[in-house]
Amino acid sequence: MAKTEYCALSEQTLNARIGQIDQVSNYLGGDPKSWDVKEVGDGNLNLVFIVTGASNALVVKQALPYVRMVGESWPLPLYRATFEHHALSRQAERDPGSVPHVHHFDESQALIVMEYLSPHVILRSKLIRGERVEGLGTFLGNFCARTAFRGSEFSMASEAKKADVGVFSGNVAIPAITEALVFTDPYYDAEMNNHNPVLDPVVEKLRSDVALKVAAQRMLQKFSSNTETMLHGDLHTGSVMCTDTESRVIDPEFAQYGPMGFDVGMLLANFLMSYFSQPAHRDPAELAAYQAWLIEQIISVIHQFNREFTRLWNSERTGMLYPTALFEDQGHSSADALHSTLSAIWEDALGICGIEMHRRVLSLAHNADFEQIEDVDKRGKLEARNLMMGRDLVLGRSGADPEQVICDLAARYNKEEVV
Ligand code: SR1
Ligand code: MG
Repeated sequence: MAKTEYCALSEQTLNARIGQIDQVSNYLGGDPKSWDVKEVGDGNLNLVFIVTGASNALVVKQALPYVRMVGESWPLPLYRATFEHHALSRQAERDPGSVPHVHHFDESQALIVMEYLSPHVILRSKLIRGERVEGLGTFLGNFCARTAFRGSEFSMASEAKKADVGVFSGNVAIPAITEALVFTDPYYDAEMNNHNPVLDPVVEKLRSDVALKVAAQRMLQKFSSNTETMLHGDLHTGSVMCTDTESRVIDPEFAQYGPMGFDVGMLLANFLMSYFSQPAHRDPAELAAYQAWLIEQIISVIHQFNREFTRLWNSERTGMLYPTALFEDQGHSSADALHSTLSAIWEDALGICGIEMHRRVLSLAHNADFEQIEDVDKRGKLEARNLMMGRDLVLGRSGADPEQVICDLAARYNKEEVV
């Protein structure tokens, strides 16, 4: 596509405009006029088209100059597509095969043409339907560990990492959304918030909890000033696409540098929200087994993160941090250093996990896991369990064993009548 002024695509205009990109046109095959184009974007921000030609299909994702779920009253810079493109290329290097292949990027049109994942579907919808995905926890544990480690100064040369932090520092609008919606809005009566009225007493409890608000702000301070690694930034179950046996991570448009525990913490929160919502989605006969499978995935993410991070620590620790010159080369073990690094990551992860469990119920952009439950009383009971567990995670994050604290709290709150 020639460099022209930005213009949002539509199902009617896409063929002619994308048809000008030889590489894309050749891949799709046939006359562009005959391509089938469907706009399928159901996310909060962008246009997403599936384009099917004579030979192949592709996804065309285009940023809109505003937040799609709210409208033009909330402008959002198009440059976010550039950061998404940067993130996709870095993730492809750091965890090969984990993200869709990019066929073409057009900065002026804020447009990424990428691999059409088929027959993959959004993980969240599979979890609501009670479907299982083979190897899910292992894949996600690897993704989080590899992107965390290989995007940090455990692995990267200091100059390269700092230069990349500089690149991503241009992405100011997107982090601002997370700073407000995730870390701050749940804890006061923010303008864009909404919650189920059944939750009023729980919300009152959370907002009166000064220790909780201090902890959330402490996590925000880390999120906004700690540049440990390049994050996906929005790793929920809507950012993972799966078949029954294969998974991929999509949509890193919230990528920024931040604490290593952020992605894995957000991901675990979304598994927990699926877990707590299941009584409304499953027959009683299937419920316990399916909830047990979700807990298995959580444990598998934690175990695989630790295993893979440890493997990388022992084999790829080539950056400035904890160099082998200080440890192994002098005949000293770095096992204690690894252990304290992992403890710090899990402390952050548990804090983020709890905060994400709050924001998806109290602020803008709720999760379908709960939103699809029509009976507000039933939904409220399940959301309340999730909110209270989130609080316990935030307040109990320091020194906790992630597997134990998550399993114990999930089992306890799953039976508790909070409201
Ligand atoms: C205004 S954007 C709302 C949410 O959608 C995205 O998926 C992120 O999770 C963001 O917080
Ligand atoms: Mg998204």
